[in-house]
Amino acid sequence: MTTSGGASLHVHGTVGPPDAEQRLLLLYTGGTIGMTTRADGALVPQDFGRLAAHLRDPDELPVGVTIAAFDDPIDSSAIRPGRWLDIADAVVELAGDHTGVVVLHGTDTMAYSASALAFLLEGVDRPVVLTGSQRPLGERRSDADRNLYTAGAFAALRDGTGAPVVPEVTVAFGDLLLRGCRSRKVSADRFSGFASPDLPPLAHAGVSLEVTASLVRPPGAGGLRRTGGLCADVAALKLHPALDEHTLTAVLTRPGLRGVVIEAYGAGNGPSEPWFLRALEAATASGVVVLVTTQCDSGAVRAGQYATGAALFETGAVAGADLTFEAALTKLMALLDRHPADEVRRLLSVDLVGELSPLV
Ligand code: ASN
Repeated sequence: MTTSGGASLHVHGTVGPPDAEQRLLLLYTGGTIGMTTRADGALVPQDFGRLAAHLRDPDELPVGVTIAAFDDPIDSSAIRPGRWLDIADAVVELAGDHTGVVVLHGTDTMAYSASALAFLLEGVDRPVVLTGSQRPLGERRSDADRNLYTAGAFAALRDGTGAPVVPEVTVAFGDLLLRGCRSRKVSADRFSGFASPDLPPLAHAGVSLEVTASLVRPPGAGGLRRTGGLCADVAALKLHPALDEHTLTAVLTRPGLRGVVIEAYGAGNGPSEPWFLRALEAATASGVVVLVTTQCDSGAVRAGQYATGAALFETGAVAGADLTFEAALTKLMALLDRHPADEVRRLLSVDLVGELSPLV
């Protein structure tokens, strides 16, 4: 198939018992999980045909699995917003009567993709589980096999009534299942490479799968679909003590800019020098949506906890509460595609898909 964005992907067939009660969709997008080592020692993505040789005997599977793969698997550090639309379209078009979906993805930007999918997909009525690995499938001491089968187990998990237990966009990594739009890559080399610092894991995978049902969102209604696109006219800026007016202004006055994420200090603090506040005020006045997140690993941005923060929010910037940077950027992109600036500012503080906690 060709997605609306022009990416081509193929369904490689179905494996597992033909009379299986449940069928999962496995969508391969690239990432280390499917990589092979080049002559110079660097890892490069390989096509699904070659990756398939490393899959455990598919006849052992308890469920049927339909395998689909992009024809150009990528290192996820090369992903662009258009590929998020391609993945969302592929999930919607191919999910059909599959009871769950597993997306194989590189770890570098998996938290961005999981967040983007959470905002792009509506009516999520079954598990959409992203996973990847730190070492390629088939390599000695790889985490790939375990992550793949853990993701599959969560995608296939049903309760006594046959309903999916975790009908959300999630990330399965190591022994954790995390809400996708709360997840972050926290280690470049540990097998426990992902966390959701402001929300406990939705589930743990040990000898058995232990789901914290009270954290899981109810299934969406109306059928799985994609709503809207993503506005790519966005920028991000991390505050640091050497930031100067020239750099700040260059970012905020970029032609066509519609939104910017400012990674501020602590609870949403920044310098109170007039050039800084003036530049932010001018950006808001020109229609740019300014969203403030924190550089801290966890905790929330609260407008007005400190005088330094209060001045920043008087410029019209929006406090991002405990949004991760990945969720902040993709939420901003999704909202800007659908709404005018004032409505975007309002909706940024509204919990849409479980991405923010209410401030207490
Ligand atoms: N660079 C790889 C990727 O994100 C890293 C990985 O998957 N472990 O595609």
